[in-house]
Amino acid sequence: MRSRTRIYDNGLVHVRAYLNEAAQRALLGEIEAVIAAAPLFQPRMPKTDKPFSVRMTNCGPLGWVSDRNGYRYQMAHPETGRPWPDIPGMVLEAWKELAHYPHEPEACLVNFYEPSARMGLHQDRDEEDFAAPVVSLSLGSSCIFRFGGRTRGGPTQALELASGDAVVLAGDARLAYHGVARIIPGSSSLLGGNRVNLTLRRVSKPRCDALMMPQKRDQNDDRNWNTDQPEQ
Ligand SMILES: O=C(O)CCC(=O)C(=O)O
Ligand SMILES: [Mn+2]
Repeated sequence: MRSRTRIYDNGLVHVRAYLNEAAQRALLGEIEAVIAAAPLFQPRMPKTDKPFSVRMTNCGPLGWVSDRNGYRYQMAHPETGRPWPDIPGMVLEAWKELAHYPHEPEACLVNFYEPSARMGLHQDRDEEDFAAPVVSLSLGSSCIFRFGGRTRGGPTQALELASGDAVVLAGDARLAYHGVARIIPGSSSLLGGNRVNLTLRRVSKPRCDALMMPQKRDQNDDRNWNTDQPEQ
């Protein structure tokens, strides 16, 4: 049987069908509840104020937003002013299983793609701690996901992300440029042609690593215990 997990040269992990169909439907129910509490909003590009083609919302203590003042994480929804809803339990379970990182995620960005939406190549770099991976889960229509290296304009590779697939950006892949080139029509009936992607992120550097993992620390070595982190 073909393995469901592929690890690319830069460390990007793609797990096909990480969630089976029942789990995808259950997750969709959880995300509908998140959207009911924290409605989708239209992010805009800093400076130009141009709207993104995706709409988004968040769950977790922090949420990622973008408007003419810039990209940032904040504790409240930009339109309702209310705190973001909690991250659903099954999403936290996926983080525990896939992230190999000993602290909880602080933000779960929910991107909602209509069939014509896309996302330009970018790095996820608004977080303090690049030792923590970004874990993504996809639902609904498949998409062509592109990723490259850590510099803009280099070669990229394409992979198809389907409903239920997971991706982990860790190690060298953590700061890889990536984006969604297009949605594939007719690829899923789960969301009527639309696609939802969740990305789980640790935003702040954990303050308690010394207490969590004392055996991994060397008294003369002040680096983060996670040796997967590339030297800065
Ligand atoms: O939709 C995706 O698969 C990727 C989303 C993404 O890169 C992001 O939200 O930063
Ligand atoms: Mn991203």
